[in-house]
Amino acid sequence: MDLNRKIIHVDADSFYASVEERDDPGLSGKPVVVGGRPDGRGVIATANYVARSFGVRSAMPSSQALRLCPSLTFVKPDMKKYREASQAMHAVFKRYTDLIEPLSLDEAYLDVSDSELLAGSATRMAQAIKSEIHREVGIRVSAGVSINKFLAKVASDWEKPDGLTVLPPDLIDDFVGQLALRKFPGVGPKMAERLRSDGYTRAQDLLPVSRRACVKAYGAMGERLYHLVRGVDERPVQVTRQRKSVSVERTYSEDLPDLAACQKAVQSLLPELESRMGEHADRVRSVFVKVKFSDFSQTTAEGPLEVDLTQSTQQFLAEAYARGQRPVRLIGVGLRLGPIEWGLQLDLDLPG
Ligand code: TTP
Ligand code: MG
Repeated sequence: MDLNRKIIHVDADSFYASVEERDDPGLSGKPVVVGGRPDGRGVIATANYVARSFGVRSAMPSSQALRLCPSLTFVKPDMKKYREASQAMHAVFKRYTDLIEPLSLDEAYLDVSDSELLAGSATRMAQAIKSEIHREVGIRVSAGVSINKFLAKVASDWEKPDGLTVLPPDLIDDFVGQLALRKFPGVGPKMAERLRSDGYTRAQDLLPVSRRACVKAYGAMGERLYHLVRGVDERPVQVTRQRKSVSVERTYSEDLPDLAACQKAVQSLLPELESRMGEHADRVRSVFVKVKFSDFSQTTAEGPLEVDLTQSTQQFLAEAYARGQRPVRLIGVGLRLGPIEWGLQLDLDLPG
């Protein structure tokens, strides 16, 4: 295991709500959510920590949130403001390293292994990042410091909000051993249930299981878990974002009059899409066709890649076209991509 890397994971506390509280001192100390109004079908994007004490959570219907907390203040999301706050956070990160991997607007990994600032102390860098973001952006973040991404991320979540958790190598085994497997990255509810019914709830429960047996029982996820329960995660901090989709679209100088014209147009977009798909072919999760009609209304039909690209795109085109049934000004075809698989090799012959 590489003990020499220094990774910091930073995650803003109740991000959207913190930005809103910063900009409206009247919200201070009150339960606040950012999201849709409770009279419609809105949902909560995030809740500040006061609102969370009432049980209010992200993705909850706003009407339910209001029942849990009748004094709740609702604020409409303002993405422009959150993007600016995110950029200001990144300006702070960049003082400490160029190796920054954003995970979302409010979350990033930093590899500070080669940074000589603050005597090379990742802990002091994390402290400085926290206070500089507070001073300059006006919000609180939590940070985790350890030797890899997995551990740094778990650590940043440990003492939220306004947390700073440092996980040095000698504490890793005890710390990870206690963690619930259902909280591990990539373990969804189904996998968690399978593990539980096999008798594995916490990371330490899996330690006696050999690598070979882990892989045999749980495939690629087993391989990953075998390493994670030992606190091993060799994934590098990746500066360039992974592509989430590839697509090609065209706006036509004259509207395409009918479905037959659209079918031809889609077919002519495919060679370019295939060439862009290139190295991502093994990550394709679904295919989509976007249609913008002459009245500028727009619709997208999407589904798994069946048989081949031609057949799938024609099927989704027909589906999308049927929703408008009028001349078409733009057509797009694209592929959604899943995450890059972890670099761990499935080698059944390895000992362990
Ligand atoms: P998170 O970092 O998951 O949540 P948070 O920052 O609000 O709270 P904390 O990290 O302290 O637990 O998400 C960041 C932002 O993304 C969040 O402020 C709002 C948005 N978001 C949604 O819009 N919908 C969601 O379901 C989630 C989870 C987040
Ligand atoms: Mg956050």
